[in-house]
This record gives sequence, structure tokens and C-alpha cells, in this order.
Amino acid sequence: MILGTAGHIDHGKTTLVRALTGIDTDRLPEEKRRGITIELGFAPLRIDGVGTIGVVDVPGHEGFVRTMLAGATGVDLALLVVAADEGVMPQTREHLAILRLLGVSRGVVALTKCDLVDDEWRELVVEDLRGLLADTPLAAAPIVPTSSTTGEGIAELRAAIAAAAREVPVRAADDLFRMPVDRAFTIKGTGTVVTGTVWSGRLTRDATVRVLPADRAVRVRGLQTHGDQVEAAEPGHRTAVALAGVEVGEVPRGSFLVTDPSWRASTTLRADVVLLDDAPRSLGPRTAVRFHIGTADVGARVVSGDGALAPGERKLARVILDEPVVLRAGDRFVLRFASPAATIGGGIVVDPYALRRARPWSSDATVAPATRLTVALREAGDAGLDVATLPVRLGVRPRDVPDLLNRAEVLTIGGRVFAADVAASLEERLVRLVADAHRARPLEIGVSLQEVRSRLAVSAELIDAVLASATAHGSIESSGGVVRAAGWTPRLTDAQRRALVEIEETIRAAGSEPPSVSELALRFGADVADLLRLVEREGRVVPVEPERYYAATSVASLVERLRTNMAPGREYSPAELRDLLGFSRKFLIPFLEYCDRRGFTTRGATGRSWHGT
Ligand SMILES: Nc1nc2c(ncn2[C@@H]2O[C@H](COP(=O)(O)OP(=O)(O)O)[C@@H](O)[C@H]2O)c(=O)[nH]1
Ligand SMILES: [Mg+2]
Repeated sequence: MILGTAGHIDHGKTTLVRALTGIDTDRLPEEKRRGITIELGFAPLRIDGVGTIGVVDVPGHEGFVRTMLAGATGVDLALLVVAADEGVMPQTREHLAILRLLGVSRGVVALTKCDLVDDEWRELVVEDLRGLLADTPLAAAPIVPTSSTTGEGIAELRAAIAAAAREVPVRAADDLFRMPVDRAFTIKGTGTVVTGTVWSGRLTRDATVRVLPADRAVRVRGLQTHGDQVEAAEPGHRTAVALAGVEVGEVPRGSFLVTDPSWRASTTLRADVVLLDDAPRSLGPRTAVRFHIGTADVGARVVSGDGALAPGERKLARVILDEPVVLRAGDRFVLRFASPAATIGGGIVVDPYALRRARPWSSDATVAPATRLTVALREAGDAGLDVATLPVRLGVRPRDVPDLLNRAEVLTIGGRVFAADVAASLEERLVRLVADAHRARPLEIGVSLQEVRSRLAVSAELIDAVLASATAHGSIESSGGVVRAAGWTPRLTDAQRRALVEIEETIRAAGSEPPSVSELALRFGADVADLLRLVEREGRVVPVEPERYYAATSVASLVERLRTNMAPGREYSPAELRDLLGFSRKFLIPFLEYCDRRGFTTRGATGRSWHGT
């Protein structure tokens, strides 16, 4: 568990941390202790029944802000320090605003330096403080009067911290592991070491982690929390990770360590953005801001659907980042101006994987994950979403995903998920496509599966599911690679029926030298090809060439002539076969190739031999 101190410069934060823990966080940098345990600004506070709380205390206002931001989801408890002699000051307000933006809702207020003021003054400051805290998550936080000089209130403060710590909900360890890197350094004999606070999930000592955004897979070779070697780092733990085979420069501050493969860094997000009441100016689409999440600090622009964001306003917006950052739905971020440095607002990530030109969603981060999934699926359309990305995309634990998918509105096929109405409209398109095809070519038995696939142009799995569903609904039948409307059979008009009789008679009469399809079309009209395909399926004609059909009876008697006249094992030259069959050359070669294809004959070096039975 992490306790973050906050408060104006010189209000006694460091002195108080020393009084509580015995550690002088201001002296740690000079001590430069060797080993993996180097932990600037973190002091362990041991409390019975709670365990070790990591207390964050760093010097300087900017350092504080950065450390608080780095803590985003890491800080469980705030210790707001206000000196009784000075009372509420500008940095008190800014730190409090950041705590609010980060959603840190539990904490204790220490009224320090009480030895310097009388009771009346003290009461006025407390009243002031209550007013400041009134509309904040710390409204109900205890205000403990202390003095590091006299020792007044230190025991009470410790008790108040312990009570608040007991209220902090235990973080789920069965979530995706993620840790922002706040420092990276090299230790002789150990190599690259990074430190951070585990935001979620757990990391074991034998794990392979991925460093993002560099996207490098690296083996963990050692883990420490609060200076002790451990087998696993748990959520909320200050952790040092020794990494094998990676240079310190490849894991800079601002990187994240993750383990699940579905994490990726992104540069566009949808967010629920708020601009503080006292922001110096409004936020337009071209206003350059700094976007802080974890230890990452990148340039950004905030584009809301309907104009600039005025101080005090809250809007759904698209945030475009100058550099990729690791984000998850539900993450809190802070927006600052670079110079003069000032916190101006912040927000909550609603969709970490928005498209570059995506519109802001009309649903905010507080909307249930199921609803956000529905919106994302509608937007994804035929492409659907990869199920593995949902814990990050929706900000839910992996074990909560099956319930989200087990609903009528969504359709899961293999590793992808689709909106059920996407599948429904695809099914309508399929039925329409088949009906149109029947209308256009009434003599065809249906549409080839191959054509259906290329016309619908979605994944094979989705088409199969849609076909299965249409079949179950009784609107479609498919067999032998052909899809047709249920109950469909080709229908001939009386004229077509009469024409077909003549066409077949013409072909049959022409024996071994029948007219081509286009020659027949000149006499019988454009339907000839469709009519011939129809009788081909019934086995009455045979396409010896793509554009030339023989009567099946003619083919049978020609093949029979080969069978009875070709001596087994002997090769016949084309000239011999021409004499045998009585063909002209124009018809002979295509017919022999047909016999080869059907396996009646085989082609050798000097001619063909009989191969059939
Ligand atoms: N009289 C008095 N002085 C204090 C108390 N706490 C801190 N100080 C002094 O206030 C100054 C600033 O304290 P420090 O802890 O460094 O403040 P920080 O900037 O908030 O970390 C130092 O000179 C401390 O000795 C206190 O309870 N009483
Ligand atoms: Mg200090």
C-alpha cells in the first residue's frame, strides 16, 4: 500500500515522515545506498495489522507533482500536510486538485507546526480547511493537529493512518499485471534495475515481461519489494525489478512493464475530460498540454466534439498524444501546462484504443463495461474486436470478460467478438445476395460459396456463422459448395424448355464435332450457356472444352471406341488416334486432353496409352 504525502513547500512533510518512520527522506539521495534497494523518497511505515506502507516523500513542488502523478493508480492513501501557521496555500490547492483528478479518495490531514500557533488560530485554520475539503473526496478525512517539535499528535496521526489504511480495499491480484517505471539504473553485478509501484496484477520472479512502448520482451531475474527479495510482487507494492538483457536506456521513466500480450501503447484515446475551475484559459483543439499518466509525460491535444473546454467544464473528448503511451480504460490522467507549470485538469480514459479520427463516444467511463462494449462493437462493425484486448479496452479483469460476452447482443466467434446486429444485418445481406443471384440467373442452382465469401468480404469464421444462422432460420440451404434460397430449384420457361430440346438435338446430331456455346448462342439466344450448365448438372451434356459441350452419349461412344481399339500398354500417336476416332485436328486435341483429365488415357513421350477400365 502506498501513502502519498501532499502539501505546500516547507509545511513540514519531510519532518513528519521522519517522525512517523524514523527515515529522513531528504537525506536518502546523499546516502546513495548501494544495491537494488535504492529507493529515493520512499520510507516504509510499518503498522500492525496492516503491514508495510510505502510513504512517498520527495523534495520540491514539481518533484511532488510528478511523484503524485506517477502514483496515479498506485497511491491508495493521501497524507495532506497543512502548516497551522500558514494555513491553506497555493500548492495545497494544486495537490488537492491532483488527488481529486487521480481519484484518490481516502486520506488523513495533518495540521503541522501546531506548536507555533494558539488554539484560536488553530481553530480558524481547521475551519478554513474544512471549507476547502468540503466538495472533495477528503471531506470526511480526519484533521489531526501535530507538532514534530513537541511530538504532539504523532501517535494520533499514526492511528488515523492505520484506520484509513484498514478501509482501503484489497486490490485484486488476478488482474493484468502493469507497473509504470519511475526509475531505471544499473547495478554492478546485477545489471538493469527498474523501480515502480505495481498498479495491478502480480509479477512472479520467473516471468517474462514486456517493456512498452519500446515493445521488448525481457526476462525478470530478480524482484524486491521494500528491500526484501520476494517471489512475487503484488498490486500496490513498491517494487524493484532486475531485468536480464536490456540496456537501462531501453526502459526509461515513462515506460510500463506488462505481461499480457494484449497490451499495446496507443496515441489516441477517448476520455472524459475535466478542466479545473481555476484553469487559466479554455482548452481548444490546438492548445498544447502535457498529458501525465503514471510516469509518462507527453505532449497532447484535447479535441472535444463541440468546441473548446471552458474552465470548470467536463466533456467527452478525443485526446491525441505526441508519443505512444500505455493506457487502460478507467485510468486517471492529469493535464498540465508546461510553462508556467500548472495543473489545469485531467480525466478518465474511456477508450484507450480509439482510432485516430474517431469521434468521442457519447458514453463516459462510468458507463457499465457492457454498454461500452456495445458501443465499441457497433463501431468495429464487420471487423469485430479481438476478445483478448477487452480487459484493457474496457478496464475489466480477465475473469469478468465471459459474462460480458454471454449476452444476446454479442456474438463470439473464435477469438473475435461482434455485435449481434452486425451478424443479423450480414445475414440479411446474404439472403438478399442469394435472392438477387437467383433472379439474375434463374437457371443456376445457386451461388458458389466462394462468391458469397468474396461478395460479403468478412472473415471466414463470421461468414460460416452467418450461413449456419441463416440455415437454422430456414432461409438458406447450402451443399456441395453452393448456397441457395431454401427450396430453390432452377425453373425453365416454356420457351426455354423448347429451345433446350432443340439445342440438345443440335449437339447430339453434330456428334464428335459439336458447335461452340457462342455459335449456339447466335441461333438460340444468350440463355444458351445457362441452359447448357443446367443440363450439364443432369449429366446430359459434357463440357469437353470450356466453351464446347458434347452430348453425353457421343462422349460415351467415343470413349468406348478408344477402349475397344487401343491395345493395353501401347502408345498411340495423335495421327493414329485421329484415324481411330475420325476427328479433325481442331477437335481431336481438346478431346484427347479431356480423356487425359478424366483418366481414360495417359500421355507419354510419343503419344497416349489407354489407362481406363
Ligand atoms: N516549529 C515547527 N517547525 C517544524 C515542524 N515541522 C517542520 N518544521 C520545520 O519546517 C521546515 C520545513 O520542514 P520540511 O519537513 O522540510 O517541510 P517540507 O518542505 O514540507 O518537506 C523545517 O525547518 C522544519 O524544521 C513543526 O511541527 N514545528
Ligand atoms: Mg520535504
